[in-house]
Amino acid sequence: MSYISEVIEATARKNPGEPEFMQTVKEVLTSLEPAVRAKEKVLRENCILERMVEPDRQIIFRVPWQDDKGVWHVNRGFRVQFNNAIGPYKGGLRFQPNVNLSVMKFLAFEQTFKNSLTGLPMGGGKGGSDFDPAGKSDAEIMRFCYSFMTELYRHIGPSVDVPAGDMGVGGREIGYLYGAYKKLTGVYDNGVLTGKGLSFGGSLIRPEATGFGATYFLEEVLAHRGESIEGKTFCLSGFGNVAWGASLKISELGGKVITLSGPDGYILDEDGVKGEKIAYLLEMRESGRNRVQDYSDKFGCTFVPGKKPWGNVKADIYMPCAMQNEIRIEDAKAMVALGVPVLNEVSNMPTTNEALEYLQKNGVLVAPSKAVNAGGVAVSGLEMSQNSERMLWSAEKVDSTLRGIMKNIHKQIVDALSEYGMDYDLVAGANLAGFKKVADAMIAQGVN
Ligand code: 2IT
Repeated sequence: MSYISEVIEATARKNPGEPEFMQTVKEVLTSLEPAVRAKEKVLRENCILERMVEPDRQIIFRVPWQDDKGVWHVNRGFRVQFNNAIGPYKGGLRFQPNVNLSVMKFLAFEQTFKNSLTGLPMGGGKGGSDFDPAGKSDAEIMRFCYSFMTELYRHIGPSVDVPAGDMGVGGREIGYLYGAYKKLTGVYDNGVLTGKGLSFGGSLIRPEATGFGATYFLEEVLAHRGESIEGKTFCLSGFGNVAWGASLKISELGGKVITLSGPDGYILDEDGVKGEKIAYLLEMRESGRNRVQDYSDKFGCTFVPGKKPWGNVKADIYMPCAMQNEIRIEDAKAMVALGVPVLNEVSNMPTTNEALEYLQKNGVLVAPSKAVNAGGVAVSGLEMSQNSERMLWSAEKVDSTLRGIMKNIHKQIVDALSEYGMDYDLVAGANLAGFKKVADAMIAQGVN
């Protein structure tokens, strides 16, 4: 049996009941075939693949908290510290009811490769809780964050592990988490978290970074085909921080976003999501209602309940900005039938492996999330730099550095593909490029 198949099988045996984690392990390891062929002996001797799929540690803890009526609840907290070969663990915290160990491990595994692609010294980690922030009061969120940090603080630090936000964790939550950390440790080490407010060590452009970065990466992909964003139509899903940033940049560059979605369905705005409509997304998020229909109610466009735009609306580019596995095989088939040429994945692993394979076989150009959404964590890395030098960079400096990083990710992918004599396959190229740096660092540091 091949080295890759051996490791995939052993990982499946060791991790029953972890479908999301196994999905990413299969997808990534399978695409590393050319790298393994080139260096199998040294990779095997150093147990690189075996170590790559086994987190350094997985921390699971109880998070009790009291609601406004005085009733106690218990949630589960996680921090998966996956790989710190190239830098301290780095990755977001997700507060969402469907969080479990499999989801945390898939996200932390992906984060390791993504962070490597940014070119910044950051290892891979992820954390969060099955806590549902929807409909909670500010005081409840504060109490939950304080309780969560009561355990987490002993596992993190500016040179150890640096969490940030993800779904359900934005500027407000990071503020409470930092307040708790500071109180518990008695030290003003604000490099311990990123996504902070500007008054206590946050970076300009961090809120915009994931959406801006995704759009900058797409520019590179389109330029490779001799095309640009100007005049193109876009279907996005979600209406949170990521869809907001992407809508801002796409409309600035002359593209038109025609759909957004929420748990309740999707909106179709043929006139384009632009100007004050984009600003309204922030209000929708702050309301905590988690409803995209609020947009069509306000601006009088179409609302389609219970569905996603995939395969229902024709556009030049699809950009999922919501959740893992939102594009399934039936969506992929409908997308090919509609003739949508490009999928720019923004949410982490939005496409099932079956759908991904179908899209690629049928000529859809797929840009993978670990490259496309790396701008978020990249600007987190720049926030860490600013905290270390105790400085605040201008928005222009952060934005132009971000743009350079996204350009460089595309270049690394193209270089990795040419090293192995492969065609323009961004999915394989991102895995190969991300893997190389982490594997080199692991080999250099010995088996640990
Ligand atoms: O998925 C991601 O890359 C993030 N949620 C951002 C992580 C970070 O540390 O900024």
